[in-house]
Amino acid sequence: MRKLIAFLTLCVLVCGLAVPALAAYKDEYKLTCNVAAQSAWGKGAGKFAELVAEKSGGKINVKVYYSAQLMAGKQTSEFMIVRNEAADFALSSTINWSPQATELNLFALPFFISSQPDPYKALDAIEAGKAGKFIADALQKKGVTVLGWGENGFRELTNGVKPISSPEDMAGMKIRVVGSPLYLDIFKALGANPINMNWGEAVTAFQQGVVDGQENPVNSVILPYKVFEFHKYLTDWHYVVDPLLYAVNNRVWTSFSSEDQKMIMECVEEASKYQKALARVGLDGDISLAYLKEINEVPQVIEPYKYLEEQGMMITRLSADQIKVFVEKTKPVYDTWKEKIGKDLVEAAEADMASV
Ligand code: X2X
Repeated sequence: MRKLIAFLTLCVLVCGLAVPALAAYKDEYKLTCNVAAQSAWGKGAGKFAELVAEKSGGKINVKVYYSAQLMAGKQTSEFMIVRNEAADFALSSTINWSPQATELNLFALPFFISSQPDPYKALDAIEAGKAGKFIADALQKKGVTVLGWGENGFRELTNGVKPISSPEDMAGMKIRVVGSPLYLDIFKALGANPINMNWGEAVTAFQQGVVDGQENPVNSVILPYKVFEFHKYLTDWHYVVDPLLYAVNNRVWTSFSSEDQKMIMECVEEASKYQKALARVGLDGDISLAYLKEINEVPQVIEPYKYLEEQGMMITRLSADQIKVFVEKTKPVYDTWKEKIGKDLVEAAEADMASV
C-alpha cells in the first residue's frame, strides 16, 4: 500500500510538473476581428498573425476570424468573448468594447481629440501616455491584456440625401451607429435619428436605403466597403476617433514563456506601425506614405479624398465656425460623458495631449 501511495504521489508530482509545459501551447490561437481582411484594420490583424508564425518558426499559430465570425456578428459582445477565452487575441475597436469598459468612451467624446492642433500627434500621446496606461490597467483588471494600439481612424459622416454642414441638415435623418450609448446620445443631441445596427448588417441597410447615413473612417471602412456606392455625400468633421487595441486574454498571455511574450510584443509593434500607416495614409501629410514606401507596402489609393471625389462623392469640408456649431450642440453630451468616463482619465488625456 505504501509503495502504491508513493508511486501515485510520484505520478501526481511528475504529471503536475509536466502537464503545464505540455498543455501550455494551443494548436490554434483565435484572433477576433470585426471587419473583412481587405480593410486597413483587417490587414493589421493579418500582418500580426503572419509575423507571429514567422518569428515563432510556426510554433504559435494565430488564426484571424474576420467579419465578426466568433461573435455571430454582434460586435459589442466581442470583449466578453476575449475575456471568456472564446477568442485568445483581438484587434478590436475601442467603440465595440466600450459597453463593457467605460474608459474606452474617452475617444468618442465629441470633438475632444480632433480639436487639437495635430490630432494624430495628440492621439499618439494619449496612447503612449498616462491615459493609455490607465486604460490598459482597467482592461487588465477585467481579464484582458493590451499589447498595443492600432487605428480604425477619425470617423466621417456619409449620407445619401444631401450635403451636411450644420446640425439642422441632419434633422430626423436616420444614421446607423454602433450600439454604444455615447454615439446614440451624440446623434440625438444633433437632432438626427440614430439607429443601432451591427456592421455586418449595415452595408445591406445602406444598399436598401433602410438608413440615410452612417459614420466611419475613410481608409479603414468607407473605401474598402465602397460606402460611396450608396452615399454621395461626405462631411469631413473628424468628430471622434476610433483606435484599435491589439489585445490578449490574461490567462493566455501568462501561458506564454517570457521569450515568446517578448517576440509577440515585437510582432505587435511592427504590425501596429504598418496598420496605423494604412489607416492614416493621405490623411497625415506625407508621414504614413513615407513609411509605407520604406517598407514597400504602398496601397493603391494614397489620396483617399481625391479618390472618393472620382467615385462621385461630394465632400463637405467644415470651417472652424461650422465646427463650433456642432461642438456647442454636443457640449451637454460631452459634459455628461466626461463624468461617466471619469474626470481623472479625461484630465490625464488632456495632459498627455498638452505634452506634444
Ligand atoms: O461598426 C463600425 O462602424 C466599425 C466597423 O467601425 C466598428 O467595428 C467600430
